[in-house]
Amino acid sequence: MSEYIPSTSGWVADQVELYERTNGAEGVTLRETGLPCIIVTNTGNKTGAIRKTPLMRVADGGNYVLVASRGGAPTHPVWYHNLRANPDVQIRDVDLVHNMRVREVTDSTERSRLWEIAVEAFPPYSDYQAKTNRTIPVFIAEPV
Ligand code: F42
Repeated sequence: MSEYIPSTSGWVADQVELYERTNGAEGVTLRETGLPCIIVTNTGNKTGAIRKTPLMRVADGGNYVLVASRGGAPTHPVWYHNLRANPDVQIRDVDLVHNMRVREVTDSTERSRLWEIAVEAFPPYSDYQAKTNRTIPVFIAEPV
């Protein structure tokens, strides 16, 4: 069984700890925004370690839309590489944990539909895309 290595970003690791320890009673929202988050448990593509990545909760029916925005940074978050290498993830949404499989959305029609849903759920995504010339990757997570 691989070990869990917490995010090197302290507030992120703290949110994961609070969210999981309280089974979603606390730690579900993105700080003062009050907007809901999920936790994506994924596998390190280099270490094979368990990684836990909070993301904004963007639901599309029974699926989740995962947006590799990283605040509009010039490079993708490294969990992007994890998901491409190991598409089997677990997604915690409050007190439910789902086994899901992710795929990167490459079809432009599908992507614009999902991007619209994502920006609706979390408007800053639009600002993040405006501030970087990398195309922010979008994954869809579907139940297995
Ligand atoms: N990030 C987003 O991109 N989108 C969101 O919607 C989002 C929402 C959100 C809500 C709450 C919250 O607390 C955080 C939120 N974040 C969101 C931030 C997100 O959780 C991540 O912290 C952020 O996207 C950066 O992801 P990252 O995977 O680049 O994390 C860094 C900080 C990290 O943990 N790096 C580790 C390190 O040691 O530097 C390595 C982690 C890792 O996965 N390593 C891989 C391995 O094999 O173990 C190798 C990766 C490689 O290929 O180098």
